[in-house]
Amino acid sequence: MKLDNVELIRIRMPLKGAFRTSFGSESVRDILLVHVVTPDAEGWGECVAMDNPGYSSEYVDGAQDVIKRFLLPPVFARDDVTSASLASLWTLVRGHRMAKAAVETALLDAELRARGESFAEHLGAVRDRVDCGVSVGIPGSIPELLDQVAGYLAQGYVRIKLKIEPGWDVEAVKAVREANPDILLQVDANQAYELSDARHLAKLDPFDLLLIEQPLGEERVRDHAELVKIVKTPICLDESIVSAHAAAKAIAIGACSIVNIKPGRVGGYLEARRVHDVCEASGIPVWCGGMLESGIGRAANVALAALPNFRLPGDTSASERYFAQDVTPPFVLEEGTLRVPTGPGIGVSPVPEILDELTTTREAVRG
Ligand code: SMG
Ligand code: MG
Repeated sequence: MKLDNVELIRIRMPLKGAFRTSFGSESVRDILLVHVVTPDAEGWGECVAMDNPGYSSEYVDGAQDVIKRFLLPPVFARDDVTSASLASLWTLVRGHRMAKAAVETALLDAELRARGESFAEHLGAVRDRVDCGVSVGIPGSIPELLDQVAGYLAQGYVRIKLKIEPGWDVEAVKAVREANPDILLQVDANQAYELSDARHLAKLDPFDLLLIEQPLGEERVRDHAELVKIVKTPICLDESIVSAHAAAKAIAIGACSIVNIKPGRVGGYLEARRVHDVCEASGIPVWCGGMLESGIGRAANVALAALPNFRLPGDTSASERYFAQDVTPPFVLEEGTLRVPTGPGIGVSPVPEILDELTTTREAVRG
């Protein structure tokens, strides 16, 4: 496939309410969309980097810069580029996985659209709907938290994830568990604890949580293996799992018993599938994470979440969880599930008028 031109489109999507985590608060998503045009088809990819490097070292301005200066030039230089060959063109660009994922997704989308194949078919999906969980940010008070959780349960979400941090953990979990004895419940610390907090984290054990997600730092994989010996609740890694190799290593040393897969974090959907396969081979269940994606990123995530070893509900919530208006036709929750798109490629496209309304900048890149 030959790339004719690429547009780097930034859209501004206000969140319905602020989303607070242990590393900061988001109230607007500044999203980079990669739009590739080839002789055979167009393709779309969404970059999940936030506007600040709080979740990981990547941030959206940096992603746009590295895409333009280092990722696209070797792609434009070839007549026969495929999504599967991109990794070999980028061996001298270290890291920048979210940027790489966005370009790879757009190219894969174009390839699949050209041959009429859906992401779900291509990745090996085995179901046509996926179970949806919802991630609940850190609110101002326990009553507010209970209200929010009740609201999401009423909408049909089948699993609740609470964001935690030191000072907002055991009490919050206890309150939610007491009000909802039977729900699927888990927590996400986004690296906010130290190994020395192990005994404190073990106080979450009585609440029958599905998992504790990324309690310690991204590079503290070995510390997670120590934590596992003290905390009975299953430990799940998110930020630490940047590749299939990282997943294999973490599993080998017993650092986690569940893995969160985010395609942006691991460099794309092809590597995400390899992470899935490595985990499956080791008997480790996975689930699909979220980065407050628009419908573009969500569509592809939902396809991924339909693979066989995605055995826990994902952070694949409906468009209206975060946005009054999505850039694609909205993803709507149906009995706690989202439908896996069946159309070619990611199966959805931006609605042109909405895309125009949301666009803040548009940069054309040519070979
Ligand atoms: O898309 O529903 C979503 C977000 C889910 O909590 C979520 N994501 O660490 O898993 C995580 C966070 C990362 C983004 S927080 C700004
Ligand atoms: Mg997480």
